[in-house]
Amino acid sequence: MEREILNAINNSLCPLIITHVNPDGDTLGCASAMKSFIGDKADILIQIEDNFNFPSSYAFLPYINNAKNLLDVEDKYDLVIALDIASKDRMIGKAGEIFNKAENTIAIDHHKTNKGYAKLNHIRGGISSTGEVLYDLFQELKIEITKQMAIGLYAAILTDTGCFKYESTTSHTFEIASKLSEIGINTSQIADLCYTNKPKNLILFQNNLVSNAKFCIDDKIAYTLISEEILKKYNAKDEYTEGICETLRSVKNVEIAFVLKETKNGVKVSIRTKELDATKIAQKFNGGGHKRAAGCTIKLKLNQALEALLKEAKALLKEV
Ligand SMILES: [Mn+2]
Repeated sequence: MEREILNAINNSLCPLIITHVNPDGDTLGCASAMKSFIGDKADILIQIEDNFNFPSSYAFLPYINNAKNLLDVEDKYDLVIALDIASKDRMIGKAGEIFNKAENTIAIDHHKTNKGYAKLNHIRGGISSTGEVLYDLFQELKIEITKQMAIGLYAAILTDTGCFKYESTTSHTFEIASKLSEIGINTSQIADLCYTNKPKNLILFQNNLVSNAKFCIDDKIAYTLISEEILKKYNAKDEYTEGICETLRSVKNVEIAFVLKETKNGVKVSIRTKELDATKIAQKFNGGGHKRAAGCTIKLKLNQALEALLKEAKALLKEV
């Protein structure tokens, strides 16, 4: 399978690399590294819902600034490479159409819930990040990792492991970080660019949401609601919600944290847990993810979605 992936890339005249919708550091870092490997013939498509809210803190990643968006992407690709995309419903609009039409498709991912929707699937469920999976794949294929590729891979691993804090971080993850550092990238600068370059409005918006958070069941459950008004008030981009759920989870005694965001397509829910399996809640609403970080979309009003989630969360708490 690994050879076939390399052959497919080499034989493609016009490959498209796609990130998941509302991209994070993992999907963007991998897209950057993959484009750095393939070179000129490849394009990157960044999927952002509603309009093109570019995730500005990742603009430093090679090629990300010149990526295509859902409005300007053409329909000419013979190969689509999906990176860090757990399921096909994480491709929206034109992205899904292009994927379905492409002669050949590749999925490279680390989500346990990924069932292998592409023609060629390289899925390593449970690994820390798609960045780690992609690094290992490059190694297996004896592809030399250049400094430019290393920047994307390092950013992907750094952000998806929460700076090497999450459970999925293994000695192998550190080994890879060490190898990438040996290539000569500036790891502290990459961390700065990922984490200390935030727009002012992002901090004000997050502060507002955290100060309006609610706690229940002896603080075991924490949640906050993002209404359309508050999104407007702070002119909030998609990336502004990143990290809020982790902040709520970091509170003493909190076992389950939710962030519920009102969108045109329903309520987008992020779920973070300390020990419990977050996917158990997400799957009740046709979502998925990882043990401690999952998500789903609920086609209800904000308060109704909250009620449904609280019911599932309380049931999960009772199981233990
Ligand atoms: Mn990921």
